[in-house]
Amino acid sequence: MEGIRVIEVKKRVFEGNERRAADLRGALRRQGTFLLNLMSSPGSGKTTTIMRTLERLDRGIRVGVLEADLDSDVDARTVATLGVPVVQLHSGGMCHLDAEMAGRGLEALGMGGFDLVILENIGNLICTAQFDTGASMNAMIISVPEGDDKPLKYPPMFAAVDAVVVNKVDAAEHFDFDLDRFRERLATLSPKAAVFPLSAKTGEGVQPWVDWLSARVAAWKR
Ligand SMILES: Nc1nc2c(ncn2[C@@H]2O[C@H](COP(=O)(O)OP(=O)(O)O)[C@@H](O)[C@H]2O)c(=O)[nH]1
Ligand SMILES: [Mg+2]
Ligand SMILES: [Zn+2]
Repeated sequence: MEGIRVIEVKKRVFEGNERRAADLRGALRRQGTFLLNLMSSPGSGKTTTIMRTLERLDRGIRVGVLEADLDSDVDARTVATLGVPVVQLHSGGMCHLDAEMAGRGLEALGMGGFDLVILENIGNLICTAQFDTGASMNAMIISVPEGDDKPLKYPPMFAAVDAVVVNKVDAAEHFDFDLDRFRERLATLSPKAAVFPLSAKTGEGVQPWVDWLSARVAAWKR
């Protein structure tokens, strides 16, 4: 198409975000705040898992929560019942968060006072994985009813995570989620990703996840 100017807008957007994300991660590292970016499809159990996690975290860990949503504040209200500082981010219809949005949430929460900030990202398995939020670690939740084939369908998401929570194991008898098959599929995309089968409903399996997360938070300060 001679004479036509083509501007790579998408690339520019990603590059700008990656720079901001690196800056934010550096600032968080200096102040000793571990930012956990938690992703999943809608309804996999992000809010419920955050609640169980907050209940079991050592009281010495100063924790805050950023809740992202298109518009509501339902999840922030739920988390606030535990007395944990929480900020609701409204993405205004945007289907993912980026580093600028995460940074603004952290400012609103009060940068500096936290060992751990958990960011509940927007329920979406596609573009959330493409935008670095500046987090110290990416984790996702896949729930048993969604099926063990999701790594085949959403490879960028599974390639972007250090940990996968397999939630709703209490419902395993009703679905044919094969954990071994899931692990094999995940391993082709994220060989080092840790897997935590658990039920945020019953609390089964939550402690190993909390222990692992706590160790990562402690290591971030070294
Ligand atoms: N059976 C079962 N239901 C769960 C579990 N965790 C969450 N749920 C339910 O799944 C629905 C969505 O959970 P929620 O935490 O709001 O998911 P989010 O949209 O990812 O934040 C709610 O009805 C929860 O009660 C679980 O471990 N087992
Ligand atoms: Mg939620
Ligand atoms: Zn998006």
